[in-house]
Amino acid sequence: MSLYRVGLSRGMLSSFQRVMRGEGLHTSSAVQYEYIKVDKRGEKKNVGLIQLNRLKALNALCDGLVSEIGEALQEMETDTSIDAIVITGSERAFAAGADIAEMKDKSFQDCYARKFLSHWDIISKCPKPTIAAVNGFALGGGCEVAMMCDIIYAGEKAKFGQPEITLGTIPGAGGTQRLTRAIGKSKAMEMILTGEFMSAQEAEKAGLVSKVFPVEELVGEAIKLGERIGEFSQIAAAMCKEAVNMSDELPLSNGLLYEKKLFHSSFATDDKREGMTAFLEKRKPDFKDN
Ligand code: DAK
Repeated sequence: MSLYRVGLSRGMLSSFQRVMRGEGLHTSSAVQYEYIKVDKRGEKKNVGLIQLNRLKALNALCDGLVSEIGEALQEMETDTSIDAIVITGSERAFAAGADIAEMKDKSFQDCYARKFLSHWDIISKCPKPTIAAVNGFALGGGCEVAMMCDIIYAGEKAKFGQPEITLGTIPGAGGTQRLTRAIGKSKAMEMILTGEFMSAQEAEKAGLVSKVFPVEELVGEAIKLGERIGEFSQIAAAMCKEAVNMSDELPLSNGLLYEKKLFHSSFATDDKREGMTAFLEKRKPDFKDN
């Protein structure tokens, strides 16, 4: 891979800045969804909330539900008033996995020719910081959706698992890869080979989730986290996210180079000047995401 490809050119940065400002893009409109609820939360209404709302099926991730998550994320990506996005479910289930009824009669040919479930990738590609607030079951694709987010907060009764082996298949949306990176090979193997669940407390100890909260406080805490992130330059936040995520993709020397290129690129922003000037003038910075 060419090392030049890892850096941002000046031209790329200015188009990135235009996207961050939302120029030429549609802002959020009131869209009606069938399987999710969407809201803006926080004092400044700068945290997008996507709540999975297919309660009877424990938020099983049917095709329509995942498509709606994708649509909502795209809306929020282009809505410049939103700085971070929280994805949550119900108290009983974040999501109990992909919809088994939809998968049961699918053949290999169907899956291969139609790239079955490939639209799930949109969640991990969101450029804004994403926080999964997990209460209840996060199983199979549900656990994988949580792991596609940047940060996982859990309610104290949450249960994580990759039970695909009990269905005669294997995780297909990143479970074997992201879980292994998050908690290490032995614990990931044990979960994936037995289908057994991991409690919120174990998940925190293992590094899968960053904090555990009482069930009823979870979503509020995730929104507060989104608000805290929203206080900073959103260009810097996007660069931080990009660099951290790249650590999964690159060997250390290339990852360090990628980080350095982004660090240097941040010097092209007004927000870097504002942040450093404010520090030296002993005042709060006023970031403009520019
Ligand atoms: N799909 C469809 N329906 C589900 C479901 C699921 N994953 N999970 C639960 N439900 C439905 C149940 O069928 C039941 O429906 P009714 O009978 O009431 O109509 C209702 O939700 C309540 O469930 P239970 O009666 O079973 O409730 P319990 O409290 O007894 O048990 C449970 C809760 C979560 C332990 C249990 O429901 C369960 O084991 N659910 C299945 C969990 C599971 O195996 N998940 C993994 C599915 S495979 C990919 C992307 C994604 C994937 C793969 C590839 N690509 C991008 C390529 C993902 C695959 C998977 O997730």
